[in-house]
Amino acid sequence: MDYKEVKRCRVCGSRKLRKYLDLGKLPLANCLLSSPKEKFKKYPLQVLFCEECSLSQLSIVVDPSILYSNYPYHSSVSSTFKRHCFEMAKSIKAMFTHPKTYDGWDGPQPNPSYGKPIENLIALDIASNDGCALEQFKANGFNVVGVEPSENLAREANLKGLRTHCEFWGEKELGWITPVDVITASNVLAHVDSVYHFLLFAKKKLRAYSNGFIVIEVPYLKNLIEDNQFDTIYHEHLSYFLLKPLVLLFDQCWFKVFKVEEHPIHGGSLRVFATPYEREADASVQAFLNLEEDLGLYSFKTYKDFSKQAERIKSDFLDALNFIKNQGKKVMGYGASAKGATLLNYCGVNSSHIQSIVDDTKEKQGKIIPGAGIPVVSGDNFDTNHPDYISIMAWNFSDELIRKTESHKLRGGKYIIPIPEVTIQ
Ligand code: JHZ
Ligand code: ZN
Repeated sequence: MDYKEVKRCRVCGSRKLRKYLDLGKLPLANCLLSSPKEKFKKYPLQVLFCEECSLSQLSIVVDPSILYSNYPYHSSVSSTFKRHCFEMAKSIKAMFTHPKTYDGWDGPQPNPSYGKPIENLIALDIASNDGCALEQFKANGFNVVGVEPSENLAREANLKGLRTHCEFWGEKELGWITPVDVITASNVLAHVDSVYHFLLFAKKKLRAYSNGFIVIEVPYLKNLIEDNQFDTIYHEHLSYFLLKPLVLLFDQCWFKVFKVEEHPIHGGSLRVFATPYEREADASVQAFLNLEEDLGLYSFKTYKDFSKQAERIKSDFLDALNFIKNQGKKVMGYGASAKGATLLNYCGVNSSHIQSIVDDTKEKQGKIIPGAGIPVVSGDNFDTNHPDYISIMAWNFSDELIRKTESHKLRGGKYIIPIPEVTIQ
């Protein structure tokens, strides 16, 4: 069997899991095909709500070696994400100043370096992809090391001089990695089944000297629900996080969540800072918990209507594409994202609706979206094919994608943006 069923909540262990969304059986979103005849499998895609801790999670876990041994997604393709990582590195650096005193410090009081920046910081990025975040930490003066399970990506990062070990984090002791000041993990915790192993391994690698901490970023379930982002539900994303289950998870791993931020990246992400050492929690932690409670995100009722929104968007998107097709107009997509593959397959969109999808990732070009059967092509195809419409399949980067297709706009071309509502502009 290449997948297993989830019987207990991954965070709290409860069996009280209630289904609220069923997107049917869909192919694996990032397993692009090399030819139209290539066979692929479909797997059930259902979301369960834990009545104890409010974690949303998929009903199955697909074997990660199928999903990640060769992963086509390259974080560095987006300049928006690069900037996001640069700002993150800069703000994290500013958090490392010498404390007033150290444990066991018997020198002059207060510590003469008190308040000054700590030099020679080391950052470890988990699931470091092509080294996008490592590069930005390096630019901010950190020494860097990455851990990335996909061979193609780890190789690429190493070629750029960004030291990267090819491993699944949390599977085995990585004794050769010395403790670091900060561990970052963006868009990875949601992909992990053994979340306890993941954090307990991270705890061992945080330096006491600088009161090291971990920073995780996850797409925020609040935004997923509020903005109908059902296409971000695919087999890689095992968990859909609120702060509440994260606080419980960290707490059980002897970490304290001391700061929480929301960032616009990927349609709205939660950035959570946690440490096994002494740090005062600021007011943000309780403020986010209060907000989640006030929005009804701890109650199953809130999630019940969500599947109706997915059905509505499916019919709006299909209606729009069929209308355009009947007028004899041409549509191309931009961004062969995993969420795009999910949306296309859930909606039953195929190459008669969208003739091809442009993606600037070299490894995706020449491939085919499984199920939808739409080819992925390079950017120059916009200028040779002159589509009437570009459907933005990575709506989280719509500003950047629209900016990059200036000539389409100048030709009078239009855009279809499917999420949060199907809009044509
Ligand atoms: P994008 C990703 O999902 C990957 P995906 C991952 N599963 C995750 O957790 C979430 O993000 C949060 C292309 N593109 O980021 C690149 C251009 O071609 O929305 C990508 O193929 N030119 C780990 O795959 C796609 O669009 C550009 O200028 O759903 C974007 O994919 C830009 C900006 C993007 O996420
Ligand atoms: Zn739970």
